[in-house]
Amino acid sequence: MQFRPLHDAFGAEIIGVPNDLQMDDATFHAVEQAWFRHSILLFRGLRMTPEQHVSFTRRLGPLHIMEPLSMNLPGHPEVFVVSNAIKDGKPIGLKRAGEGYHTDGEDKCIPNAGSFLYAIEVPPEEGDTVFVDMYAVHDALPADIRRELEGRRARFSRIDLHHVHYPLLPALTEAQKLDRPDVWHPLLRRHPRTGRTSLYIGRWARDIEGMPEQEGRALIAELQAFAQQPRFAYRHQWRVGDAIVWDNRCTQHRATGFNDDVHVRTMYRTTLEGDVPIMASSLSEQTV
Ligand SMILES: O=C(O)CCC(=O)C(=O)O
Ligand SMILES: [Fe+2]
Repeated sequence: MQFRPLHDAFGAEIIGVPNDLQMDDATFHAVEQAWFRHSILLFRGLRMTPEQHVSFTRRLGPLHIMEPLSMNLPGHPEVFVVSNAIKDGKPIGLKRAGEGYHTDGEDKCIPNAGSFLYAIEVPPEEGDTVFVDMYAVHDALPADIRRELEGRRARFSRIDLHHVHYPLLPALTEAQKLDRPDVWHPLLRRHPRTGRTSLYIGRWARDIEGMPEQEGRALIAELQAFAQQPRFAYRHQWRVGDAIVWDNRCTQHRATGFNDDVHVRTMYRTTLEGDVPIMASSLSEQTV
């Protein structure tokens, strides 16, 4: 097994694993350790069935089933489809998913630990995915800002921002609003497996605890602008057969656009359940 760095600070292509990702425990353990070390892992030239995609992901942790089920692969509720394709007059997946920096499930009490996206059909150009190394963002934050964030949480709100991020989808129903209440997460998050601290923020972040609304929103915008500097990012140009597993606890990502009137892009995603985000503090850092 070999690794080719995708970026100076994070991300690696993993070379030399079977292209259906079925492997023995020792090999799997090495892949998992590499995932924690690099935060995102790229596999190329895969030929996985949905069953193989699911069974590999399940070795990383319990699977999460995405709602609404209509966006999942028929017969495979564990496989969420991101696509602009129409079949028999119906969309086969969610169109324009994730076009703004985020981490999957950040607007839930228990955000998703990781996601594993597999390219089934890609446009001849564009439709890239950009990943951001949020450990590096944290480490590079000016000391006064880091101090300001210490011990604080942000409010993440699907209710406030759904129409902003998903203008093509219907408004949330009252039942959906009850199902997706606002949540508060620490801005400085300690990774449960690596012990490292990242800046935990994304597009559903709305306010900062203990700060006047305007000040909190300005700081969120400032943090996102800081995180979005090209030096922290890896932009992936997809080929069919590529798959990337990313760690939502220490990276952000966003889909970029493409000419979706003309071209088709279909991606299959498995999603891991997660853990309640742990607040990093100077004290907990010392006890790692
Ligand atoms: O389609 C993509 O490039 C990514 C979409 C996304 O945010 C996701 O699948 O979590
Ligand atoms: Fe996403």
